[in-house]
Amino acid sequence: MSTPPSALFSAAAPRPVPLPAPAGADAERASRLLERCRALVRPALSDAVGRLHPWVGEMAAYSLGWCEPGGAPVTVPASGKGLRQALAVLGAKAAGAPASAGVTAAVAVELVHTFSLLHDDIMDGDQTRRGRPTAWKAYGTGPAVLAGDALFALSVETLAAVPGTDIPAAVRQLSTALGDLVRGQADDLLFETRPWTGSGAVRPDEYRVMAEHKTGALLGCAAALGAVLARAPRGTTATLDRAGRHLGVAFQVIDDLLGIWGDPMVTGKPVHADLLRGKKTYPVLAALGTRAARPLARLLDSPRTLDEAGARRAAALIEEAGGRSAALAEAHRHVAAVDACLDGLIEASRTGGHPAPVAASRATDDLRALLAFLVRREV
Ligand code: GRG
Repeated sequence: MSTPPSALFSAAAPRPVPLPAPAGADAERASRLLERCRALVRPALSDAVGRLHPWVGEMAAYSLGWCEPGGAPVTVPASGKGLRQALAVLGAKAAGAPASAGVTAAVAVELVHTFSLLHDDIMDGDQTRRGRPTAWKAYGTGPAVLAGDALFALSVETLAAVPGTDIPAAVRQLSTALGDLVRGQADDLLFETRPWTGSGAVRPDEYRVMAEHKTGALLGCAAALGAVLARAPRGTTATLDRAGRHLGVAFQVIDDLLGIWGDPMVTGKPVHADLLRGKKTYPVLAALGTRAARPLARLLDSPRTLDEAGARRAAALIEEAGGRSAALAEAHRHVAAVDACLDGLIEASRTGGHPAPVAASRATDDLRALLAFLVRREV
């Protein structure tokens, strides 16, 4: 370790660098929001990571995009978007919870997110994330597993250590999300072993359940956790959780789209990795459900393993069969459901008087800007 951990984890570490975002007023607002939330949460996140064993802490800092292997601070930005931490801050605000509850929730969910990516990369054998070697490539599989375990434990510890909050309810909220995350990951892995066509093929409704669990559960937890900590009414926290879960399905579908048609230079992920691995992504499932999908089905069902040229051909056939537009429509359906949840929150604040309607509507407007960004995102 060439840099002392305290320098890396200090609250005075350089502020996160803004990430690229699509053009447009909403996108700009969302980009600023994400940046502001990352800056708000960073000191508490750095403090938490600074409590880890130094070697494990360095791997955690690497996974969070703060340092290079060996511990030197990054020269090129490598952090994630910080979507979950922003949801935690804004969800708490929308429920009238104090900012401190939002920050604690944000730290807890960001640690779990980082942990889940780290272990996911090991399970999938992925060699790059955010344009650089995954933690297991940089440090070895055993150490990376340990770093993931440490992040998980740190998340629970963070949540369980806040006096004056509803810790049991918050831990329940987090553990429900963790159980769902495991369920979603299990289904996703098992889907890879199922055929593309025929009676064993994965149905779009099975995909939705998987995506709600794998991606939506943590987004729902993020949106609700600060409000739960601050003892917001059950109806409010349940609505926030539902909004996050719908957002998760939309987010996963967009992620699938980016995996096929995104620019690998921007996404930081290898091109066509999902197709090459036989991942059951929404655009493919939707395309296979159409009459125009015969050539696609023949290609995917062929006993020959798909190579890069085959994956390019598959991408073209998926688009021809309408898989790309069906996936966008599916994402938009879930975004509309999120919108309806946010409308419900505003209505409840008007009729119940808590939180103050102005505060609730400012926070929900911010959440809507994030939504708009997510459906048009490129990373
Ligand atoms: C929680 C006990 C427990 C186990 C975890 C490994 C695992 C089980 C689940 C995997 C969950 C997973 C990796 C889901 C993918 C979600 C997803 C689309 C991640 C990408 O999120 P972004 O784009 O990432 O927000 P950035 O890079 O911006 O942080």
